Amino acid sequence: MIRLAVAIASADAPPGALVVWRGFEASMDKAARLGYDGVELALRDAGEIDAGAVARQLADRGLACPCLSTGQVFAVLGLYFTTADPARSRRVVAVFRDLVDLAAELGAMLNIGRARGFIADGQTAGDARARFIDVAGEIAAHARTKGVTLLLEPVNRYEINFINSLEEAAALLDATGASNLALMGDVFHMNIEDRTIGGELERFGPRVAYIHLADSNRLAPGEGHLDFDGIFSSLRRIGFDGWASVEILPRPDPDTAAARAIAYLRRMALP
Ligand code: LER
Ligand code: MN
Repeated sequence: MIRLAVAIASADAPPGALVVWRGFEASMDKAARLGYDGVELALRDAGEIDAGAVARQLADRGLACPCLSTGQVFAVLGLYFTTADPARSRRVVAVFRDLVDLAAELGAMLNIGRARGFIADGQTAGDARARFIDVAGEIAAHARTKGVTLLLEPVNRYEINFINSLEEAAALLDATGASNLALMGDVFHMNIEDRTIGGELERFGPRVAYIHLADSNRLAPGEGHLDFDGIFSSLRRIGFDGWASVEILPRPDPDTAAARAIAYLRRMALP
Protein backbone atom coordinates (compact mmCIF):
# COMPACT_ATOMS: atom_id res chain seq x y z
CA MET A 1 0.00 0.00 0.00
CA ILE A 2 1.34 3.42 -0.92
CA ARG A 3 1.70 5.72 2.06
CA LEU A 4 1.40 9.46 1.72
CA ALA A 5 3.63 12.19 3.10
CA VAL A 6 3.68 15.95 2.69
CA ALA A 7 6.78 18.15 2.35
CA ILE A 8 7.47 20.60 5.18
CA ALA A 9 10.35 22.89 6.24
CA SER A 10 11.44 25.09 9.11
CA ALA A 11 9.66 28.39 9.74
CA ASP A 12 12.65 30.33 8.39
CA ALA A 13 13.18 28.25 5.23
CA PRO A 14 13.77 30.52 2.23
CA PRO A 15 10.88 31.26 -0.16
CA GLY A 16 12.46 28.95 -2.75
CA ALA A 17 12.02 25.85 -0.56
CA LEU A 18 9.25 23.93 -2.29
CA VAL A 19 7.15 22.77 0.65
CA VAL A 20 3.52 22.98 1.63
CA TRP A 21 3.95 24.18 5.22
CA ARG A 22 6.67 25.87 7.23
CA GLY A 23 7.31 25.38 10.95
CA PHE A 24 7.91 21.75 11.85
CA GLU A 25 5.57 21.12 14.77
CA ALA A 26 2.63 23.15 13.50
CA SER A 27 3.01 21.44 10.11
CA MET A 28 3.01 18.00 11.74
CA ASP A 29 -0.23 18.88 13.54
CA LYS A 30 -1.86 19.84 10.26
CA ALA A 31 -0.51 16.83 8.38
CA ALA A 32 -1.83 14.43 11.01
CA ARG A 33 -5.20 16.18 11.13
CA LEU A 34 -5.62 15.82 7.35
CA GLY A 35 -4.74 12.13 7.47
CA TYR A 36 -1.25 12.11 5.98
CA ASP A 37 0.86 9.14 7.07
CA GLY A 38 4.09 11.09 7.31
CA VAL A 39 6.09 14.23 6.64
CA GLU A 40 9.12 14.78 4.45
CA LEU A 41 11.50 17.24 6.10
CA ALA A 42 13.25 19.69 3.77
CA LEU A 43 16.53 20.57 5.49
CA ARG A 44 19.60 22.71 4.99
CA ASP A 45 21.75 20.66 7.35
CA ALA A 46 21.39 18.18 10.20
CA GLY A 47 21.87 20.87 12.85
CA GLU A 48 18.51 22.37 11.97
CA ILE A 49 16.63 19.85 14.08
CA ASP A 50 17.07 17.79 17.22
CA ALA A 51 16.56 14.18 16.12
CA GLY A 52 15.22 12.98 19.47
CA ALA A 53 12.74 15.83 19.79
CA VAL A 54 11.50 15.42 16.21
CA ALA A 55 11.17 11.66 16.64
CA ARG A 56 8.97 12.27 19.68
CA GLN A 57 6.90 14.92 17.89
CA LEU A 58 6.32 12.47 15.02
CA ALA A 59 5.44 9.57 17.33
CA ASP A 60 3.02 11.73 19.33
CA ARG A 61 1.07 12.37 16.15
CA GLY A 62 1.36 8.88 14.67
CA LEU A 63 3.46 10.17 11.77
CA ALA A 64 6.56 8.75 10.10
CA CYS A 65 9.38 10.60 8.37
CA PRO A 66 10.09 8.61 5.21
CA CYS A 67 12.56 11.05 3.65
CA LEU A 68 14.80 14.04 4.30
CA SER A 69 15.17 16.31 1.27
CA THR A 70 18.19 18.46 0.65
CA GLY A 71 17.41 21.16 -1.94
CA GLN A 72 18.50 23.82 0.56
CA VAL A 73 21.99 22.31 0.77
CA PHE A 74 22.27 23.57 -2.79
CA ALA A 75 20.04 26.66 -2.65
CA VAL A 76 21.10 28.04 0.75
CA LEU A 77 24.56 26.60 1.45
CA GLY A 78 25.65 26.63 -2.21
CA LEU A 79 27.06 23.09 -1.91
CA TYR A 80 26.79 20.40 -4.58
CA PHE A 81 28.45 17.15 -5.64
CA THR A 82 29.87 18.21 -9.04
CA THR A 83 31.96 21.10 -7.70
CA ALA A 84 35.56 21.31 -8.88
CA ASP A 85 36.54 23.10 -5.64
CA PRO A 86 38.10 20.54 -3.26
CA ALA A 87 37.14 22.49 -0.11
CA ARG A 88 33.50 22.66 -1.16
CA SER A 89 33.56 19.03 -2.12
CA ARG A 90 34.75 18.14 1.39
CA ARG A 91 32.04 20.35 2.88
CA VAL A 92 29.21 18.78 0.89
CA VAL A 93 30.41 15.33 1.92
CA ALA A 94 30.49 16.44 5.59
CA VAL A 95 26.99 17.97 5.40
CA PHE A 96 25.60 14.82 3.76
CA ARG A 97 27.34 12.49 6.23
CA ASP A 98 25.60 14.33 9.07
CA LEU A 99 22.29 14.16 7.19
CA VAL A 100 22.80 10.41 6.73
CA ASP A 101 23.26 10.05 10.51
CA LEU A 102 20.10 12.07 11.10
CA ALA A 103 18.18 10.02 8.52
CA ALA A 104 19.31 6.84 10.30
CA GLU A 105 17.96 8.15 13.62
CA LEU A 106 14.61 9.00 12.06
CA GLY A 107 14.36 5.85 9.92
CA ALA A 108 14.27 8.04 6.79
CA MET A 109 15.77 7.87 3.33
CA LEU A 110 17.91 10.78 2.11
CA ASN A 111 17.18 12.60 -1.12
CA ILE A 112 19.79 13.92 -3.54
CA GLY A 113 17.99 16.57 -5.56
CA ARG A 114 19.65 19.71 -6.85
CA ALA A 115 22.61 19.11 -4.52
CA ARG A 116 23.81 16.60 -7.12
CA GLY A 117 25.13 19.71 -8.91
CA PHE A 118 25.32 20.86 -12.49
CA ILE A 119 27.64 21.10 -15.46
CA ALA A 120 29.35 24.45 -14.88
CA ASP A 121 30.56 26.80 -17.62
CA GLY A 122 33.81 25.41 -18.89
CA GLN A 123 33.21 22.00 -17.25
CA THR A 124 32.63 18.93 -19.39
CA ALA A 125 29.70 16.60 -18.78
CA GLY A 126 32.25 13.84 -18.20
CA ASP A 127 33.99 15.83 -15.46
CA ALA A 128 30.68 16.60 -13.71
CA ARG A 129 29.77 12.94 -13.93
CA ALA A 130 33.10 11.78 -12.51
CA ARG A 131 32.87 14.22 -9.59
CA PHE A 132 29.28 13.16 -8.91
CA ILE A 133 30.30 9.50 -8.86
CA ASP A 134 33.16 10.21 -6.43
CA VAL A 135 31.10 12.24 -3.97
CA ALA A 136 27.96 10.09 -4.20
CA GLY A 137 30.09 6.96 -3.78
CA GLU A 138 31.73 8.32 -0.63
CA ILE A 139 28.40 9.35 0.92
CA ALA A 140 26.76 6.07 -0.09
CA ALA A 141 29.55 4.09 1.58
CA HIS A 142 28.88 5.93 4.85
CA ALA A 143 25.11 5.57 4.38
CA ARG A 144 25.52 1.81 3.95
CA THR A 145 27.09 1.52 7.37
CA LYS A 146 24.01 3.30 8.77
CA GLY A 147 21.43 1.34 6.75
CA VAL A 148 20.30 4.50 4.92
CA THR A 149 19.10 4.55 1.30
CA LEU A 150 20.00 7.56 -0.84
CA LEU A 151 17.49 8.69 -3.45
CA LEU A 152 18.63 10.31 -6.68
CA GLU A 153 15.92 12.61 -8.03
CA PRO A 154 15.99 13.69 -11.69
CA VAL A 155 15.02 17.38 -11.99
CA ASN A 156 13.86 19.01 -15.22
CA ARG A 157 16.20 20.89 -17.55
CA TYR A 158 14.78 24.31 -16.73
CA GLU A 159 15.98 23.96 -13.14
CA ILE A 160 19.30 22.16 -13.65
CA ASN A 161 21.39 20.84 -16.56
CA PHE A 162 22.51 17.51 -15.07
CA ILE A 163 20.46 14.33 -14.45
CA ASN A 164 17.10 15.26 -15.89
CA SER A 165 15.51 11.88 -16.59
CA LEU A 166 15.08 8.56 -14.82
CA GLU A 167 17.19 6.96 -17.54
CA GLU A 168 20.13 9.30 -16.87
CA ALA A 169 19.80 8.79 -13.13
CA ALA A 170 19.73 5.00 -13.51
CA ALA A 171 22.91 5.08 -15.64
CA LEU A 172 24.67 7.12 -12.95
CA LEU A 173 23.54 4.75 -10.23
CA ASP A 174 25.03 1.91 -12.26
CA ALA A 175 28.30 3.82 -12.64
CA THR A 176 28.43 4.55 -8.91
CA GLY A 177 27.80 0.89 -8.15
CA ALA A 178 26.34 1.48 -4.68
CA SER A 179 23.54 -0.89 -3.70
CA ASN A 180 21.95 1.71 -1.38
CA LEU A 181 21.40 4.32 -4.10
CA ALA A 182 17.87 4.24 -5.51
CA LEU A 183 15.71 6.30 -7.85
CA MET A 184 13.17 8.88 -6.81
CA GLY A 185 10.61 9.78 -9.45
CA ASP A 186 9.08 13.26 -9.23
CA VAL A 187 6.14 13.09 -11.62
CA PHE A 188 6.27 16.88 -12.22
CA HIS A 189 9.82 16.58 -13.59
CA MET A 190 9.05 13.28 -15.34
CA ASN A 191 6.19 14.95 -17.20
CA ILE A 192 8.74 17.30 -18.78
CA GLU A 193 11.64 14.91 -19.33
CA ASP A 194 10.60 11.27 -19.57
CA ARG A 195 9.03 9.49 -22.53
CA THR A 196 5.99 8.58 -20.49
CA ILE A 197 5.65 8.72 -16.73
CA GLY A 198 4.05 5.30 -16.23
CA GLY A 199 6.27 3.63 -18.82
CA GLU A 200 9.50 4.82 -17.23
CA LEU A 201 8.29 3.97 -13.72
CA GLU A 202 7.59 0.46 -14.99
CA ARG A 203 10.93 0.25 -16.85
CA PHE A 204 12.94 1.12 -13.75
CA GLY A 205 10.44 -0.50 -11.39
CA PRO A 206 12.36 -2.18 -8.57
CA ARG A 207 14.88 0.66 -8.43
CA VAL A 208 12.24 3.32 -7.74
CA ALA A 209 12.09 3.76 -3.97
CA TYR A 210 10.17 7.03 -3.53
CA ILE A 211 7.84 9.31 -5.44
CA HIS A 212 7.18 13.06 -5.45
CA LEU A 213 3.63 13.97 -6.41
CA ALA A 214 2.48 17.22 -8.00
CA ASP A 215 0.33 17.94 -11.01
CA SER A 216 1.57 19.31 -14.37
CA ASN A 217 1.36 22.89 -13.00
CA ARG A 218 2.94 21.91 -9.68
CA LEU A 219 -0.35 22.37 -7.89
CA ALA A 220 -2.09 19.60 -5.94
CA PRO A 221 -2.73 16.40 -7.91
CA GLY A 222 -6.05 16.85 -9.65
CA GLU A 223 -5.48 20.55 -10.39
CA GLY A 224 -3.59 20.00 -13.64
CA HIS A 225 -3.57 17.53 -16.51
CA LEU A 226 -1.39 14.61 -15.39
CA ASP A 227 -2.98 11.18 -15.74
CA PHE A 228 -2.78 10.04 -12.11
CA ASP A 229 -4.95 7.03 -12.86
CA GLY A 230 -2.30 5.86 -15.31
CA ILE A 231 0.57 6.72 -12.94
CA PHE A 232 -0.94 4.75 -10.04
CA SER A 233 -1.80 1.85 -12.35
CA SER A 234 1.88 1.69 -13.30
CA LEU A 235 2.96 1.90 -9.65
CA ARG A 236 0.56 -0.94 -8.84
CA ARG A 237 1.91 -2.99 -11.76
CA ILE A 238 5.46 -2.76 -10.37
CA GLY A 239 4.21 -3.59 -6.90
CA PHE A 240 5.33 -0.24 -5.50
CA ASP A 241 4.35 -0.15 -1.85
CA GLY A 242 6.59 2.62 -0.59
CA TRP A 243 6.06 6.29 0.12
CA ALA A 244 4.88 9.10 -2.09
CA SER A 245 5.19 12.68 -0.94
CA VAL A 246 3.13 15.68 -1.95
CA GLU A 247 5.57 18.39 -3.09
CA ILE A 248 3.41 21.19 -4.43
CA LEU A 249 3.12 24.94 -4.53
CA PRO A 250 1.18 26.15 -1.47
CA ARG A 251 -1.59 27.68 -3.58
CA PRO A 252 -4.17 29.09 -3.20
CA ASP A 253 -2.91 28.72 0.39
CA PRO A 254 -0.99 25.92 2.15
CA ASP A 255 -3.94 24.39 4.04
CA THR A 256 -6.18 24.28 0.97
CA ALA A 257 -3.41 22.86 -1.21
CA ALA A 258 -2.61 20.08 1.28
CA ALA A 259 -6.30 19.24 1.80
CA ARG A 260 -7.01 19.12 -1.94
CA ALA A 261 -4.01 16.88 -2.55
CA ILE A 262 -4.90 14.23 0.01
CA ALA A 263 -8.61 14.28 -0.84
CA TYR A 264 -7.85 13.69 -4.52
CA LEU A 265 -5.20 11.03 -3.93
CA ARG A 266 -7.23 9.05 -1.43
CA ARG A 267 -10.30 9.20 -3.68
CA MET A 268 -8.72 8.27 -6.95
CA ALA A 269 -5.72 6.14 -6.30
CA LEU A 270 -5.00 5.16 -2.77
CA PRO A 271 -6.93 3.21 -0.21
C1 LER B 1 12.93 18.93 -5.37
O1 LER B 1 12.31 17.79 -4.88
C2 LER B 1 12.36 19.34 -6.64
O2 LER B 1 11.52 18.66 -7.18
C3 LER B 1 12.87 20.57 -7.23
O3 LER B 1 12.14 20.91 -8.37
C4 LER B 1 12.84 21.73 -6.28
O4 LER B 1 13.27 22.86 -6.94
MN1 MN C 1 10.76 16.83 -6.23
